[in-house]
Amino acid sequence: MFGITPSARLRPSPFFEATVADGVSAFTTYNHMLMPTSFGHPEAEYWRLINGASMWDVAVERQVELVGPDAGRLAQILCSRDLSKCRVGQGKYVALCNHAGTLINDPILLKLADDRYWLSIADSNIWFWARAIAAERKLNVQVNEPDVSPLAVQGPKAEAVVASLCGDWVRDLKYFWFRETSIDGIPAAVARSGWSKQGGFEIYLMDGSQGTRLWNLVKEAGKPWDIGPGNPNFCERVESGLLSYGGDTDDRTNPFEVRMGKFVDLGVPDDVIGIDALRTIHRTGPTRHQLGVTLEGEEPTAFGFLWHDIRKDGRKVGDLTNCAWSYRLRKNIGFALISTACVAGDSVEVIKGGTMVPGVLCELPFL
Ligand code: THG
Repeated sequence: MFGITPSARLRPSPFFEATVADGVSAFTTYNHMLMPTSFGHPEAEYWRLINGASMWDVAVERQVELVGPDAGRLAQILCSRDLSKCRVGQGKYVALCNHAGTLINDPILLKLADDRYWLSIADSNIWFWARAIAAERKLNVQVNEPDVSPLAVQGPKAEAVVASLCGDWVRDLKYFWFRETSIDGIPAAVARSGWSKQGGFEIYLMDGSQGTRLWNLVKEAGKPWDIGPGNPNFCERVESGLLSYGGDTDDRTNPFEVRMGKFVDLGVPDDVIGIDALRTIHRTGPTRHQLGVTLEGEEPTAFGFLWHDIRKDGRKVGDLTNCAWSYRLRKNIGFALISTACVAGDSVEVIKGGTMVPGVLCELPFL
């Protein structure tokens, strides 16, 4: 269709060459990098994730490393989730907010040591933010982007694949916990995590020169389970109700609106950024919330890039922030960021190019 102009601004993933060799057919941009979004067979890629094992180049989930005596303090100042009981080797899904309580990223935080943390970030420039906050608060901490690139292995067969590659100890990893290891001499951390609800692991490659070799080791280890290349799967994540920061959020979304309230601890210290605002929002109640919407119609419908207005009784009540054809439900399903006056079971209309598509609101996840 069209090409991509190379530029040093578009930083390559260590797995780029391997994904090209395996037939990548589409990319998206994320954190100033390219992320594979298709290998040409979207439905087969989906069923492989549901039934087997799929491997994904998610190097775009960059690590913002906090190192030094104040690393833990800075981590807590940045996150509205209580980190006081977070142990070395543990990961946690966290909300980063600005002073207004607006969500600015939803990373996975990994505690590597008492003085070393990674924020495995979604698509926004958190190193600028972390460095600015560290400087303003006069903290003794360095904020770096280390040479670390996640490779996800997801699906019901992922555990067998990663155990055959790394050893049976990976079977004992608890959700979001990780361990540093080496895979055929390649330094890596292995975590039980990933952006699907099919189970799996993320291998954080810690030497970018070894990307092709690690990709091929995973591919080889996965052969008995018919592993194949895939991507953070759009259909599966909508079915599973997983949030996409920037896709399902806008510049006024707070964590309570997008089902992240359980990751906000109102009792964290007062110097946590945004906590005052979050306490107020919690007290008064958010004006929007996130629900699912199931649309009428038996055919896949493309909704394109943009949000679409949702109306009820002729008035705009919210936005459809994504929409996917569900291969399991055989329906178009999406997320609604919508007035809290609207609840599951309500009938609504989605405005698509001048036409109105009827739909019904429901709780998330769909599956
Ligand atoms: N892997 C890594 N880093 C990442 C992502 C990832 N950084 C950005 C982005 N993805 C973070 N977003 C999410 C969103 C949801 C989940 C994980 C990462 C997730 N949520 C579960 C849920 O909502 O049901 C469980 C949350 C919980 O109970 O703690 O897993 O994919 N390395």
